[in-house]
Amino acid sequence: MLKSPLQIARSSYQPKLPVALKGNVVLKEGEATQSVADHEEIKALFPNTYGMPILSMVKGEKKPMEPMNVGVILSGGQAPGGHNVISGLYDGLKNLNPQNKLYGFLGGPSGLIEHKYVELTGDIINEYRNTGGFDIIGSGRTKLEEPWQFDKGIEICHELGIRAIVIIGGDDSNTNACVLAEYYLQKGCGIQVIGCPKTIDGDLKNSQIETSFGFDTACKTYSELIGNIQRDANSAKKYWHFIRLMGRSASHIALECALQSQPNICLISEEVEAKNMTLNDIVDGIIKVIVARADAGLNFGTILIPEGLIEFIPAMRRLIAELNDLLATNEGFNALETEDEKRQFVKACLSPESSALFRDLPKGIARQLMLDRDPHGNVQVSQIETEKLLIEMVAKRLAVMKASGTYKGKFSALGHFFGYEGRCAIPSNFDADYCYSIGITATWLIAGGKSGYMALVQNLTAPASEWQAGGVPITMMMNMEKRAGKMKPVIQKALVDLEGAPFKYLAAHRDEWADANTSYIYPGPIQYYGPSEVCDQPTHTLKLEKGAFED
Ligand code: FBP
Repeated sequence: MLKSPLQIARSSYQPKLPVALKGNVVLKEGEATQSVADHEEIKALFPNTYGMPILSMVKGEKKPMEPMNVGVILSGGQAPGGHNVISGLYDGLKNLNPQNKLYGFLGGPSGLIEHKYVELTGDIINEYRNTGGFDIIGSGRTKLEEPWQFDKGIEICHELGIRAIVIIGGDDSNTNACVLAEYYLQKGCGIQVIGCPKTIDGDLKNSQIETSFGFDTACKTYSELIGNIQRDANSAKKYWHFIRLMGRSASHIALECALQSQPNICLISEEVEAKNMTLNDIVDGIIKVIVARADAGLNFGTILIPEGLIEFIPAMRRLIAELNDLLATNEGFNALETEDEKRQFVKACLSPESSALFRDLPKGIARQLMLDRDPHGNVQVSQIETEKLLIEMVAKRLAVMKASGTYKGKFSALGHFFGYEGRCAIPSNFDADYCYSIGITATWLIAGGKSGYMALVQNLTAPASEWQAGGVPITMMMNMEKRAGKMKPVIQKALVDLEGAPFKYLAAHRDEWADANTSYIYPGPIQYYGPSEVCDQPTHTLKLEKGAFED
């Protein structure tokens, strides 16, 4: 494999391991748990994995262990650090017993069903230590929900002598992990299932999981790009940059990037929903800032737009929910060939309010809203060009204002979308260390005979040596939600908390950032070497949430 000098240097980086995970570890049980909501429904659906205690890892005596084989699956979108979860798992297994084997299922959950796998040897693992991407075994979004799929999993696990499967994924994939764990316990087939918290979106977090891995690196990568654009804008002084940031639903990425780079505007979807805002209200807010800056002779600026914005505008949310149900259940739609036929068909089936909204959308956006849902029933918001929609609406409004003499500036806008640029970046020290610890933690959960747990590493604003490890029952994070037209048990997504410290910090500073006096910060690229205050820092979000942020 061809490697850059940085890749070569990074391959020998030894992730920092918490003292808690050094040496021999035993599991200590804490309080029994319950689901975050819908207790009775979740309990009935998960009789074997509901109510299990939180686990913490403490020092213990070394016990002889029989050799064991483990399978690992990467699921969903790529996130920096996935390879380190696998290398931590591999090292953890080999430390327990050099005869242990790690198998990687290829291409995501479908590898388990289709029996596509590879044995991950030391040579393979060494090629991927501290690298970005999921290419060691590939990823996929196949939803594991049918008993026949679970049974195919049993077949291959028994054939390979696999005692546990580790699923590295986001909320949907860890929901799969929990369903699988429950099924295997019900069947008594002797296969454990352990989840690991992955997603750049940062929305898999709760009272136990402090952050998902990949969020740190992705936000640092996007913040570097935003900072570079801001410096360009401040030099050329001629463009408004509308920058859409990945993060399917929650606005954590946009918020974190705003905290790091201090743009003129950062939209937060959760606030838009809470204030019951329309698209026109959002445009009004943007216009106000553009006009004020133009009055001060500044015809440039930056606007961060969370990818999921469109779904949080209440009227759009109702439209999308109706479209989701329609596309999930209506065969007639799929048989139609042209875009025009599809649009007419959809308009006729929607409620009058949604139909009117759909009719007024630019054709491109209407087409993007009708695209296939992902296997979990989600709209593929990464395909919806909200930044272009906003540019178009703002430009139209400013043209009218210019004609009436209420706007005297010049408006020239550029749209950007940062998503795939950050998902496979070389993991930051934080993600490299965090992921490696997650892998080791997963090994101990398996060794302790646990199933239906997610690997837990906490105290993340402290130096890595002080991190704590344990396990959290996945059922504890679940509630019932409507998916593809049916109520399903799913892990509750963590949206931006409008009462939380990160949003409050933005709210307290945004007027100053919007103002004529440019407050841009240029964070620069991720630093892998150097003083700890430069290269080992967690996100601003995490520091603000834990009260460890210094202005
Ligand atoms: P996960 O939830 O699987 O981690 O994926 C996150 C994500 O990167 C979202 O931010 C984005 O909307 C989506 O994946 C894009 O999906 P795809 O990779 O299928 O284009």
